[in-house]
Amino acid sequence: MSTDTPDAPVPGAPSSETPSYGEPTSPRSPLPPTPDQAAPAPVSATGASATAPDGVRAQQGEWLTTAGGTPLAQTDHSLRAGRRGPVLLQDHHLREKTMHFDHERIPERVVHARGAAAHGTFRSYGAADGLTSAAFLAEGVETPVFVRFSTVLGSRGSADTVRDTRGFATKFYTSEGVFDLVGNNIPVFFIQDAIKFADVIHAGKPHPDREIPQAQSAHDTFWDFVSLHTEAQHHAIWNMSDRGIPRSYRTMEGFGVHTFRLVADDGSTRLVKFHWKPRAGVHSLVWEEAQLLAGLDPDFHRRDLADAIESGAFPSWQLGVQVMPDTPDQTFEGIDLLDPTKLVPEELAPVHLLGEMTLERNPTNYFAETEQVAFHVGHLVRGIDVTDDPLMAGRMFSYLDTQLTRLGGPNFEQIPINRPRCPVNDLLRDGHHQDAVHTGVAPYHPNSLDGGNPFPTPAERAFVETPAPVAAGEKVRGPHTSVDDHFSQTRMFWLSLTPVERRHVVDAYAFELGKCYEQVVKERQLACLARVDEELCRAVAVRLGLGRPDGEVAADVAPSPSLSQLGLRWPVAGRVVGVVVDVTIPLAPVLALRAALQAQGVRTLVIGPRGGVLVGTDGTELMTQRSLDTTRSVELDAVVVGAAPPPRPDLVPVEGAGLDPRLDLLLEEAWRHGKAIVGWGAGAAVLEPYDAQPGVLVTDSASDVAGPLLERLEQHRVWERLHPTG
Ligand code: HDE
Repeated sequence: MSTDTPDAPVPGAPSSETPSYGEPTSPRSPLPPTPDQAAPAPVSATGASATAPDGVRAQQGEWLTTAGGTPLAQTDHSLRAGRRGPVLLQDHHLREKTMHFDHERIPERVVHARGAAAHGTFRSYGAADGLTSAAFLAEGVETPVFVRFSTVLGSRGSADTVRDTRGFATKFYTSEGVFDLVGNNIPVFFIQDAIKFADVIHAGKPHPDREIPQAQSAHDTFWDFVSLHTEAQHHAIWNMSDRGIPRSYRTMEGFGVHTFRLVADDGSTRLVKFHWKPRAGVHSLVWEEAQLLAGLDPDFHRRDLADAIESGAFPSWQLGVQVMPDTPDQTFEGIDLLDPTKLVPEELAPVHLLGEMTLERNPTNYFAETEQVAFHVGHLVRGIDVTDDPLMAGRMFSYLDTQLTRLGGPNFEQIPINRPRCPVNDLLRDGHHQDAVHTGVAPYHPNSLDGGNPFPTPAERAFVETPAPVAAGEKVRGPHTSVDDHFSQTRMFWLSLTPVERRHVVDAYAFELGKCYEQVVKERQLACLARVDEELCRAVAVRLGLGRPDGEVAADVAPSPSLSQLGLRWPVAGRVVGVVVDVTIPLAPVLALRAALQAQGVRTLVIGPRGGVLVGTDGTELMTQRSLDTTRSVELDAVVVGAAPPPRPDLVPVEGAGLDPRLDLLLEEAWRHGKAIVGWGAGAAVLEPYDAQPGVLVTDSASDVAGPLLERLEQHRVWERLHPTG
């Protein structure tokens, strides 16, 4: 289709008044960057803009130029001596274009290489009074944020839905400087001391000889390490649970993991753990779905985040803290708060909500923003300080260090996505990629030649390290935790899960250990499971065809029900429903169904036997977003069937016989993955084999579909089908 007439209506396509469905179904004109997409103007030492006002580069002017701005008449042919003669070295445009292309790639992050991000706003409730002096947590303050979600182990091109921990890193551009909350979707970590980070990551990364498997923990080196280094067992069981395969970045909790110290205006301090609570609830995929998606749509989470934002279903989270007293021993209810392998159950310290974050804008350019964003746990603001957790201390060093290599020099804070949105007045100068044009002659302190500027900020407005007492004693290389207990919270997590969640954990261990080659590794991990729970160990041992080792489980461990993901109902905005239709039915009711779902923020994908526009028996035109060739149920949260398209002749042995196998597969997988399936009219007949199954519903007409469908979607999955006994 011609892009010269991008605004020409496409039959059946949503009109310009209709909200977007997040699917690029019709051609559209290239959008110029809107004012809010402009990168913040670089800030010079004086706080003034240091370069040209147009922070966003390229595709803004009409005429092609070199990087130096010289207009070019041609970019398709090299300069040659004669039409078939040699290419000339004087062709600067060729050399500049090739040189730049040759250097387009930068080193990927050593961990968290695969990610997706979005812009948003954090709105403070003002509930932090008396807890912290941080200005962005005062009542009603709105702070721009940029959030990057990631997997940990895989490289930049790996699949989104692998079993792994997810990164959840938030950059708050506050009026008092940048605050980065660089967390994960799992509240504990594999190690207690930063010196073990290289070990755990080397164990999880692909084997060094063949460089396989990619983005997986289902291999010998990982389980070799975690079964020997048993403080990793707690984090590992979270990975084996549904938390390791989130449905969406939008449906993940986030955790700061370490204990932080909040400092109030009066100097009083509290120890806290940060939490992000998703408004959409905590939901996961089932493992087979995650595996299929890794092949069918490796960008599933990235696409989901961008589509949800584009369709107006803005993801949002509440930020909260668990507040504990800042006691000299830094423990709470017997839990060592400096031990990042332990969590504090919410039943003991409820989460006190401080504000809400909404992500409402996709990045304009992946590389400029998502790839070049540089988080750092040392980006702290007044009122928020670190503790002596040695894992955190290692991170304070590591994040600056890694950006030097990754972003090519010390001035990465000047890259637009990293720039503070407040005056910057440092004494840092020069270096690779220096963007600021500093004024003044005295970049040192104290000075008289620049009138003494910049002056130290008065303490009440500055970030001042808390004068917390430090443990005295001898220099020592040894464990820092007060208790060496690796299994009681691992057991607590297991005991807190519902039967269906436990079954998933057993399935995950059986898969992961089953993928190991070394018998000794499997046996050693089984010995660890024997210390977590007898039933868990037995179930996994049976699946591996091994005996169950003896082991003593920790006594008196109480479950923490808040660790389970199930049991509540959640908003459905951003959920995706596929509706199978064809040209043998009236399509006006399908439009009405789509509008009813859209009103709740649910995205509808119309699935036809083929792509393009369908014209129903009532003359209504409907644009398909998918065809039976391009979709599988794994990209959907529920399936609606309104028609029984005749099978494609080349896919069935006898012409016209039975269901189209692609539709058959769609239904069968949706059923197996616990999704709601609703049919009406000819679609109801298609569902006869699933008659009376939980979560399979048949209605008289399309207008009756939305109600029961939405009710099921609120519970995420048809749990009684996934685990018939409980
Ligand atoms: Fe990180 N981590 N980490 N990490 N981490 C990085 O920094 C590191 C840890 C986390 O989207 C790297 O810029 C060490 C815990 C996230 O850009 C690197 C240790 C938690 C991200 C690094 C840890 C995290 C990173 C790689 C042990 C959860 C992605 C690229 C002492 C609380 C941020 C980069 C993004 C990234 C080091 C442990 C979360 C190498 C040494 C614990 C979400 O600096």
